[in-house]
Amino acid sequence: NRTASIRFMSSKQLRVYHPLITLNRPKALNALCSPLFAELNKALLEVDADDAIGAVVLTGSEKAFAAGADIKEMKDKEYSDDWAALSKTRKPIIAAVSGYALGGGCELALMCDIILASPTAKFGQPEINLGVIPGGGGSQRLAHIIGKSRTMEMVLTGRNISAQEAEQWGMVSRVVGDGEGQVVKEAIEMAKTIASKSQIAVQAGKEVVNAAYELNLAEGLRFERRIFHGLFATKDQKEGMAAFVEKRKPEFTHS
Ligand code: CO8
Repeated sequence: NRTASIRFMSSKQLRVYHPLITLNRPKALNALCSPLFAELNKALLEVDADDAIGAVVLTGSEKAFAAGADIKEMKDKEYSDDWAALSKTRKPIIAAVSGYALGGGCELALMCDIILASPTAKFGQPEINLGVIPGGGGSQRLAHIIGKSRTMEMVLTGRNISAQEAEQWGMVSRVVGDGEGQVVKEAIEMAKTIASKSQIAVQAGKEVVNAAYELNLAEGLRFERRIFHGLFATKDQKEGMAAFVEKRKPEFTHS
């Protein structure tokens, strides 16, 4: 049984397309065991290496995006699993979250570039109940995104927050629809939109926004300006601006 599956949403005839990666370990609410991580990392490396892929959607099931690292596997372990592939991926990753996104599952969503949540989504860092703290970046990423007091509440009490709270707190960009599968459909639409742009500009956009979490403001502004100027050496910049002036749709060649 595969623990993650990758499905291609449109044929390769399209210049740029958008796959859907689904975490598929329903009996354990998609707890992130080593084989699941290995398959996820492999899928992401494939995504990154394929020039024809514009953006990717990562999802779980209706009941759980992922209920955390696998506690049964982790309990006797000195922990060190590789979470690196996700944060190294150059392509935008959209998390479509329904149900539980807890512990490492919440951290996995936070490592994605955009989070869309269904109204059933529940986010939490319950590690405190296990005698530990978040270890996949949750304390740091949450503090940047939702601030100190809310992060402290989540990390120190272990309380799950609702999709609505996550939206109000700026953790997710939107709560989407109320029908089953709606959040995945919306994420795929968003991936299609991103895949229709210049992929050089998309990857540059991802890189500069992420830099805001690592650099101070002055460094970040310099970095953004350098990348912005660099894009004027691309054919896509010439095409994008010419198309605007000529009142037509741009045909990006991703070069
Ligand atoms: N690990 C292993 N198995 C799990 C996990 C998990 N995180 N979550 C659920 N399961 C299993 C259950 O054991 C159960 O299996 P079984 O039927 O064999 O007993 C099955 O999934 C269904 O779960 P429940 O019966 O508990 O379902 P409920 O609907 O009653 O409850 C909950 C759902 C509330 C989500 C509950 O399962 C729960 O509390 N799960 C654990 C949540 C949790 O504590 N997550 C944090 C884990 S620690 C972590 O993620 C640290 C990350 C560190 C990253 C470091 C990187 C270097």
